[in-house]
Amino acid sequence: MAEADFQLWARAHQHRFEKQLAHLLPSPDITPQRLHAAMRYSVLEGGKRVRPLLAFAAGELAQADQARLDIAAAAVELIHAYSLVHDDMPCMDDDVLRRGKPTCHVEYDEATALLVGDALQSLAFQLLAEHTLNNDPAQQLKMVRLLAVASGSRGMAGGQAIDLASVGKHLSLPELELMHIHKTGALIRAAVVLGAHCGNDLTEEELKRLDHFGKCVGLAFQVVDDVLDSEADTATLGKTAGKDAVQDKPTYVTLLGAQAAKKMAAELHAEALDTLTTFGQSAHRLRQLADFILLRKF
Ligand code: GRG
Repeated sequence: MAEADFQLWARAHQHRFEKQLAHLLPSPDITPQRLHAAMRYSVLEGGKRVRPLLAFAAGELAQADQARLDIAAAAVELIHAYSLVHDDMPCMDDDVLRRGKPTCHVEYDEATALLVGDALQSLAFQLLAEHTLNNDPAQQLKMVRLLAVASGSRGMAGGQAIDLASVGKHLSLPELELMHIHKTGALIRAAVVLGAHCGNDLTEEELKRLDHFGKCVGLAFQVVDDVLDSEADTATLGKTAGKDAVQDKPTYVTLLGAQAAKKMAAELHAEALDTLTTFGQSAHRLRQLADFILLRKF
């Protein structure tokens, strides 16, 4: 029953949000057509939209306007899509399959994929600059900064740099955690906090709690990703399974073993739920998303 209720909520948001993304992305009829087509190819009709759903759930808690949330969530999802396009390129992870279809550089070409990532990143910040997300302009500026930091060298891009440098090396658990808190966690955390900032002013204490929730689910997401990479198949994941082992990448599974990695994900899930206690029913969707992140199969 609770599962069905979550599915309905998530599908309704995914459906509306897909239309929003299609509207916000440049039309493939506008010059340069090929770049615009490649941007749309890389963003639309694919992906679980976990980060937007987290922004919607945090926004629901803060009674945020849905139109504002859609823009904040789109900015985050465009950054995420750019990171996937660049990550799949031969100079990085060199993969041919993403979201069940050929990666951007395979479908188009490498130069186009590079530009797709660049243009998606620019579009994300254009959206944050063009639309009102908070009645207080100073607060909105803080939101722009938040996404910039989360995606830059002290966030996602920095985590990717650590990741590339760690291939074939042994990392300690704290080092692995640091890498993933940046590479995967920073953007997930930003999605939660940006969603909350679109709504009524929450107290500093409440925002801190949501930030900690985002940190926990962000890391749990990566631990589960490592388990799935080692246990699930390519058809289910829509991306090449078993790559971490082939590329000799340190993961939670190689470091701890699958059982201990699953236990760690469960502990992070419990910690995430714990931070929501004081919110009561208003954090209902965030709790369901934490469950989804722990239990996901793809
Ligand atoms: C290139 C700057 C730069 C960063 C790349 C996110 C990332 C950093 C690389 C992706 C590699 C990867 C597989 C990371 C593991 C966790 C992760 C982000 C998985 C993909 O996210 P999902 O599962 O993907 O939310 P969908 O397709 O559902 O949106």
